[in-house]
Amino acid sequence: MEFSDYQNAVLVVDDEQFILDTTGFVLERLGFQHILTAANAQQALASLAAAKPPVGLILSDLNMPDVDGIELLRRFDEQGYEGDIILFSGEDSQTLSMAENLARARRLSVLGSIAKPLQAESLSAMLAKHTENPRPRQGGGGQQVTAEMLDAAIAAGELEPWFQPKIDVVGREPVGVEALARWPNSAQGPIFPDAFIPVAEEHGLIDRLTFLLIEKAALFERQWQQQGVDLKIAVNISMDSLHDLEFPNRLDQVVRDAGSDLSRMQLEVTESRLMENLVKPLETLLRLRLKKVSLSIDDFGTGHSNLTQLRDLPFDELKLDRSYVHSGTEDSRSQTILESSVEIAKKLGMTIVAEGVEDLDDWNRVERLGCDQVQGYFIARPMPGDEIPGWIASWHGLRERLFG
Ligand code: G
Ligand code: G
Ligand code: MN
Repeated sequence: MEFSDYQNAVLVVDDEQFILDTTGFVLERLGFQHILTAANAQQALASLAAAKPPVGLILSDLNMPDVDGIELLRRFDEQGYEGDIILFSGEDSQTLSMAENLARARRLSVLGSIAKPLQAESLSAMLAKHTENPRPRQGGGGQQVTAEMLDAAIAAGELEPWFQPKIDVVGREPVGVEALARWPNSAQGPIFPDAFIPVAEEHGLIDRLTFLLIEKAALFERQWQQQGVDLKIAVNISMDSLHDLEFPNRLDQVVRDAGSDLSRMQLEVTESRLMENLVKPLETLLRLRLKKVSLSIDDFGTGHSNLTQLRDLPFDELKLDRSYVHSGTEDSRSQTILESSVEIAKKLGMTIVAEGVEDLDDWNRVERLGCDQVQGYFIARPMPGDEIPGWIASWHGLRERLFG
């Protein structure tokens, strides 16, 4: 197998020396050159932090005496680990798949789990996914965004919305796009939002960032409209912005000044933050609703919103998190929760969007489930705004190839 330096460095975590030795031996035979081992959580975190080249793959036992594997996964995440993970354990398959789901909800990239004792064949099958997926999640090149850099970039208008199409499942026609923030030409090369949205939220820059993107997105909306392309634009909104009761009026103004209209806009708020103190955000959300802005719960399934919240919050769309959509989640408990959520949301009159549809299998699964719209690499990756009309023009041809 061919690996880049990044993919080539692997960390094996297990409290049994015998497992470390045999796994190391198998990995060496498979072509890995930088093999680190750790006998406990503390060693694992230390060697992860110090590793050069940085570790691109972790194989970790779930059950260790000091810190259990679940907590270790959380520590990997907190330490900013962005590579792939394979779990191995003597636990039953339900425990393993719950651990996998938990890790995915944290946005860790879990390739899967393998039962012990480790077999070379099952490991190399799983490693095929590691080679397929060479991109470190974000900023794996060690991009560090400071508040000063970001402040300057916002002032200079260097951030841009890219757009990912959303397709109506029944008619198989594009109905909208999601705007995703990009910083394409920073001094360090392209930077993705995972590296700068948290910085913006922490340093009070998020409103300026959001309004810059909304303004640019609304300008595209008008431009597409003039070219006969009719698409609603969904924008991601930080919960922080909803604490500002003036947000709806400002939004209205910015969108109008760009020559578009609020009824062309959808706002997405991530589910994991809907549990916070809701009085002010709820007022803001209701005002937006009165202005006919459509509101979506984003990343549904990663937070813990409950049925009462679904009833009481003025959302009209639910976006299923990609960890539930793209294969992987075959276990029956997730499947049951997924089916029930969709059913309840539909009964409440909400539109259901499946995110992260990567292949025809995913499409078929979410179609059977009753999702209304689909977004994902199977249809298109996010692209700059001036590529959208051309992509729309090519859609019917592409559709033939995708669906046969
Ligand atoms: O392509 P992707 O890497 O674009 O986006 C990663 C994450 O960043 C997603 O969770 C997405 O919701 C978030 N994100 C992307 N653009 C924006 C934005 O403009 N504002 C906020 N608040 N979040 C964004
Ligand atoms: O806002 P939200 O957290 O839903 O952001 C969507 C994220 O999902 C963005 O980072 C976007 O680039 C990413 N994305 C979109 N389609 C796919 C897909 O098919 N597969 C994967 N893995 N990610 C996707
Ligand atoms: Mn989103």
